[in-house]
Amino acid sequence: MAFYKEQYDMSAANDEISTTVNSSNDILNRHSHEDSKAPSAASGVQLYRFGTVTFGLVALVQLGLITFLALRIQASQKNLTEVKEQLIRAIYNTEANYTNVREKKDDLKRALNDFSFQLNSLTEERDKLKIVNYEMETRSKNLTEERDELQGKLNNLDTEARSRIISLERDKLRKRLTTLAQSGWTLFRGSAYYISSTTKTWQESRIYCLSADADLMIINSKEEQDFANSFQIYMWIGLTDLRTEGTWEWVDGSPLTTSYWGTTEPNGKTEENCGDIKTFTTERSWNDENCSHSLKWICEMKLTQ
Ligand code: MMA
Ligand code: CA
Repeated sequence: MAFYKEQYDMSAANDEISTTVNSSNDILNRHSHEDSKAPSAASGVQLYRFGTVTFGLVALVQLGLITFLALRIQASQKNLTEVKEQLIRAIYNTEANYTNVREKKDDLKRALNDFSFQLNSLTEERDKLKIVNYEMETRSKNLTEERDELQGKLNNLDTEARSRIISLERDKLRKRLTTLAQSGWTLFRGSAYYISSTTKTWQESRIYCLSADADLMIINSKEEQDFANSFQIYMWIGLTDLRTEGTWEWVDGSPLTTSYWGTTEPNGKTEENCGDIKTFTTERSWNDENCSHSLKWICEMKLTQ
């Protein structure tokens, strides 16, 4: 548009120039016409001078106009070149922007696709987890019920077991009472003692005591020693070195605290591995004897502990 305007301005300026030239020619023509009407030397010279000056002036004006127009054209061209460059840059930028926008659009499309895919996966996963959760809840409920049922059964069993234990203990006590009610049993300081009327080997004597929920007598104090001697009976007690030759111990596995061996006893070495009360008239009444000897015996049933 600006370009066309410049063109229009240029043609207008050309018209202006030609108009000016034409009018100058008219003046010249008019003067030469007048000269032909009144020919004289002075006026001819004047006319010539006037013509020359006028022509010079017109030429100067034309030159000025041409220079002015040339400058305007140059300026316009420069302007146009700048505008063209600006337009090229704008087009280039627009294209770059468009490419950029298109790439961004593609990126967004891809991102949206990915997002949709992920959303689908997550939805599926959520649905699966919902099912799993439901199953777990059901299972948990069942297990809780099962646990409560088992706990109830265990409580019942516990009650049953306790009552069974109590029954067993009751039966044991009844049996003990029945034993103690028999003749031959004597109470002394928390224990019951039985002196046999028949004789047996050390081992058979022990079996008898065990079957009565007792064992051969264990002597832990001077009082017990005196009590044992007071019966004045040659009898087996719960003393032996059968487990380790030379190491005397009680039938419950405890070692001797105080011993009451008779003088020169024990003397039987490997031949005599079971203990008895023999020299009961003295405090030191113990003797080691061959276990196969047949002797009376004394059992002890501990009633405390
Ligand atoms: C018996 C027997 C021994 C004891 C002596 C004591 C002859 O053997 O009872 O064990 O040591 O008597 O004289
Ligand atoms: Ca002996």
